[in-house]
Amino acid sequence: MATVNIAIIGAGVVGSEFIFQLANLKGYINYNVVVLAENKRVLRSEDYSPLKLSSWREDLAKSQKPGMTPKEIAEFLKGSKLPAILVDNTSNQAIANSYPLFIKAGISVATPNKKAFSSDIKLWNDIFDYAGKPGYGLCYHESSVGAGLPLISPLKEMIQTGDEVLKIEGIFSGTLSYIFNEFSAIKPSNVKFSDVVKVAKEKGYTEPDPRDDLNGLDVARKVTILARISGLPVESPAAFPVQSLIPKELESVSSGDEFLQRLPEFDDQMESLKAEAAKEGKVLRFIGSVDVPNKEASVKILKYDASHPFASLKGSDNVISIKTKRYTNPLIIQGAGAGAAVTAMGVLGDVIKIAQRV
Ligand code: NHO
Repeated sequence: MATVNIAIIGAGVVGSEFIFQLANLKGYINYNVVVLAENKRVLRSEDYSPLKLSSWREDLAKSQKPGMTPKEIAEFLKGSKLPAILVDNTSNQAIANSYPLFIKAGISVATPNKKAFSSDIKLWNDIFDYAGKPGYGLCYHESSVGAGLPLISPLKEMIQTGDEVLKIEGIFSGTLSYIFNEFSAIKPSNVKFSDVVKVAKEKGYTEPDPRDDLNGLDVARKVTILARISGLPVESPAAFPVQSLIPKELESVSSGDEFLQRLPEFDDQMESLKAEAAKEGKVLRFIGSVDVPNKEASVKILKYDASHPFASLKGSDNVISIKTKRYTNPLIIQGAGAGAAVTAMGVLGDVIKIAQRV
């Protein structure tokens, strides 16, 4: 049976679900986890025999071994003759910065971490100028946009086989999908923007400080990734217009709680936008878009007819419309775009694809 060695960094919400799914995986490849690193603690199998995944939590809690640097992990993986995969389930920038080190050492990377693909374009080039070339590792990041939805792999295949992307637009944030689906539904309602944000926070859909969702940066990072795949070399998420939903006056309030308390003072702004849209029979949605021929990217509130696929979205689903030379009627991909199960599924799917190729 073919065997690949795996190093997992990060065992939080997505990471622990990833380990659960991996432990239950059936197939013809042995996925041999030899490193499991959490903040400042690590489990390492010195003889490259598989770590016991059924008791990883207890074993990690008992571990006296301090954390390993990316360089130490790469050297350790190189110490075995078997092909190796680094699974980064953190949102850590320093680990993202180290992907070129792994890839140049012939180690593949699978990750939902957006940082490497949406920071400075130099890092993107330092990864994809090498990944997949003979002697170098592969790099898969399906869950960095739209969680486990089949988006990045099919998009790359379309482009590799000669298709050209014209426009991508979509609702890329589970949190903002929920907020706008509730606030601006096809059936008119009097619900206030601040109340919807509050409920989203109570349901655990937002970051601890909702401003981290409302500032648009998460969507801008996803747009950056899709733009780059589509052939638009966007410098960074700060290189195109991003509409923030945080009222100017509340940008600098000290806590998320104070922000939520004061948000009702600004409900009128969103209310008038919603009323204007409703007069035209439309709803508001928070949209990321990439226009390749015009070399433009943006993140902003747009209005859509009630009959448009974006208008009838449910819950925290994502929807992505891809118009290409072949798909003149856009290809629509829709479904759960947030949550541990679907995000971990995307990462594990990447691991399986890598294992089949190395
Ligand atoms: P956690 O729960 O904070 O876990 C991260 C773990 O990494 C922690 O346990 C931390 O101790 C560990 N860690 C950090 N630095 C480390 C280091 N240097 N060495 C070792 N361990 C270290 O975060 P999540 O939620 O599990 O997320 C993990 C990654 O998946 C992040 O890059 C995140 O952006 C990405 N991701 C998560 C989700 C999700 O649902 N939680 C999604 C996509 C990607 O589909 C999701 C989504 O987009 C939700 C989004 N909010 C939306 O659309 O509204």
